[in-house]
Formats: sequence, C-alpha cells, structure tokens
Amino acid sequence: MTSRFPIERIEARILDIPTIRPHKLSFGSISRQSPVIVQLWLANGACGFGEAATIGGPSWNEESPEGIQHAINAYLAPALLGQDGACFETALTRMDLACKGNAFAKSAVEMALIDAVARSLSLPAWQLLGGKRHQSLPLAWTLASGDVARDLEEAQLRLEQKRHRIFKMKIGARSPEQDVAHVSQIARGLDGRATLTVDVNQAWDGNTARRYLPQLIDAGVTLIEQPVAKWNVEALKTLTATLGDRASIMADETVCTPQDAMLLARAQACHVFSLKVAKHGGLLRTRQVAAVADAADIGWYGGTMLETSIGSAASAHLFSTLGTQHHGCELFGPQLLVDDLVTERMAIRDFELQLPDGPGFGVEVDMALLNRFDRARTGLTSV
Ligand code: MUC
Ligand code: MG
Repeated sequence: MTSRFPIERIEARILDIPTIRPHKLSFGSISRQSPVIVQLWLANGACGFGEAATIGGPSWNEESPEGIQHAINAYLAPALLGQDGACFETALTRMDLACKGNAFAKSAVEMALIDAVARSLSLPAWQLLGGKRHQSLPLAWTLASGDVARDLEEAQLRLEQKRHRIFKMKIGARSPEQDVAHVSQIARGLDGRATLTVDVNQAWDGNTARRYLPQLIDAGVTLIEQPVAKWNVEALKTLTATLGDRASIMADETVCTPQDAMLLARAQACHVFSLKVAKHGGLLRTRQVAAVADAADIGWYGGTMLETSIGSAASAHLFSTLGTQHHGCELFGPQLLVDDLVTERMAIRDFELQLPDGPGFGVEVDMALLNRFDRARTGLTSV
C-alpha cells in the first residue's frame, strides 16, 4: 500500500515564555514556561504543530525541555521520517521501539502528526479521535500566587468576568497548618460562590493526609488532587474509602499509563483521574486511560501542564470526545502566560471553555510569536 501522507520533516524547539505572576507549587515556584514546540511536515506540504510543556524543568516528573527536544531530534524524528503519517498507532509503535518511556516527547510528536493529517483532510482533529461529544467544559483556574489577598483578588475578578468558578489551590509547600489556614481564608472570602479544589502535588505522607484532609473538607474543598507520593497507592486507597462520602480523591502523578489506570481501578484508590496528554504519551493513549476510567466508574478531569494554546487546543479536542462523568477541565495555561503563540485563543464563555473545531486543532500559529520566544533567540538556559 502506498502511503498517502509520508512524513517529510520534524523539528523541535524550546521556547521561553514568562508567566504573568509567580506560580507556586509544592515543589517550587515558576516564573516561566519552557514548552517544546514540534513542527511536522508531510510530503503534501501540510504542517502540524505539537507541544510538550513541563513545569519547572524536570521537577514535576522526569522529563525536561532539553531532554524532550533531544529525544525528538535524535531518536523519534529519525524513526518516523518517510513513514505513513496516517497510521498513528504504527507511528507510536515505531517511537516505542526507538525510545523507551519519554511520554512527553512522544506526545508532542503524535500531536503534530494528528494536526498535520487532520489539516490535510480539512477535518477537525476531534473527528479523528472519536467525534465531539461536548461543545464546552467548565474551566478551572489555579490560585497559586502564595498570597491570600492576591489569590482572592484574582478569584473575584474571574468570577465577575464569568470566566472561572472552580478554583484549585496549590498546597504542600508550607506546613499543613498554614495550608489549612490559607485555604480556609480563601473559602471564607469566596463564601460559597465557587467550587474549591486542592492539589498537593505528592507533598504529604499518608498520615499527614489522613489528619489534614478532613480539615480542608470542613473548609469547603470538594476535590483533592494527588495528596500523597505517586507510588503511595495504599494511602490513596485508604483516603478514597474514608473520605469518599464527603469529597473526591483525584490521581494525577500516579496515573500515567493504562496499566497505572488499571492498578488504581482494581485497588479502588481514587474517584477521578486527571488526564494529561503529555504524561499519557499522546492523544490516543489518553483515550486508553479514559477508557479504563469509564469501565471502572471513575470520573475524569481535563488536566494541564500549563501548555500554550497549541497543546491546550489539542487537549481540548481530545477532551471533547470523552464521556459524561467529568469534573470539568483546567486548560487555562494560555491565560497564565504573558503571551501566546496563536492568532486567536479558544473562547471562554459563562465559566466554560468553548471547545474548538478544526481544521487540525483549530488554532492558527503566529510564526512571529514562535520566533520571538525561541530559546535560540532568547539565549536563556535551562531553569
Ligand atoms: C498539576 O500537577 O496539576 C496544573 C495546573 C497547575 O496549576 O499546575 C499544574 C500541575
Ligand atoms: Mg496535579
């Protein structure tokens, strides 16, 4: 069979884009994002874009922007050149043969491939991913300035603008007592006008979580993300069993592969999976993890690694195809950056992200912006 969409060229570059304010997480504070942007050209001239964003270099998980760029240029691109771009699963298999792990790097390449093929067919990417089931999703915002007054100001503004009424607070950097005080102050300030969630990013041990999560729930928190280390499935299981009638436990760092998803499902160790295209190794593999969630009566949440509009739009296409048991999404990455890479962002209306249509991922990249933030120009080094 002759290939309809031979892959001709793949390039990966690192950008450096400052954030609008410091973003504080349990493991550190970031003031810029350094996404790896992939361009993939088919022989027919179509060009697709993909993105892999990490948070704080390799401090959220093992992959760093520099490692991702290297894996793509040295191993993944050579494995795909000349291959049929339309055979997505074969492309994934070839990447797996060339390179173990490196889920973020593979996801950026697969994203660019799906964008390029969808554009060649003048189709929205969601049509190649199962078909659109949601036109919009509730959109969360993360309050992570580290300062109660500033967090409350941000939240008030976003409520007034009808952009967000789900607020996630990043905790785990300070003492649990300070975290409980911080969350309680924000909850009092918002006085029932918003849904409150927390992300501990693995910072607590099982005993700390058992002791302090009930206090956060008393303050008004209804969804608790990754309270313990990624390996600590036993603690997740206990928390899910004991707190389950008052709040939902969400796995993030613990759930990457479909096998992780099976393990959590069998152990009944969470109520919700945070789905992120990068950590699952691409759009198609995110669907596999979502299928396990569906089969196990586990909900899903449209997670982010704080991508620009390229990665956020790709994720939005995938999320638009998933089932009804969801807790909204947090594809707010573009709003946290001083500037974006596209001519027009996805719209936010009535607290919901409007999920885009095509062609491809339905956003048009502005090459001048891409060049402006290119590390080859900015001269910045790793975080
Ligand atoms: C994470 O662990 O969920 C997502 C939103 C945010 O503020 O940080 C990320 C990472
Ligand atoms: Mg998280």
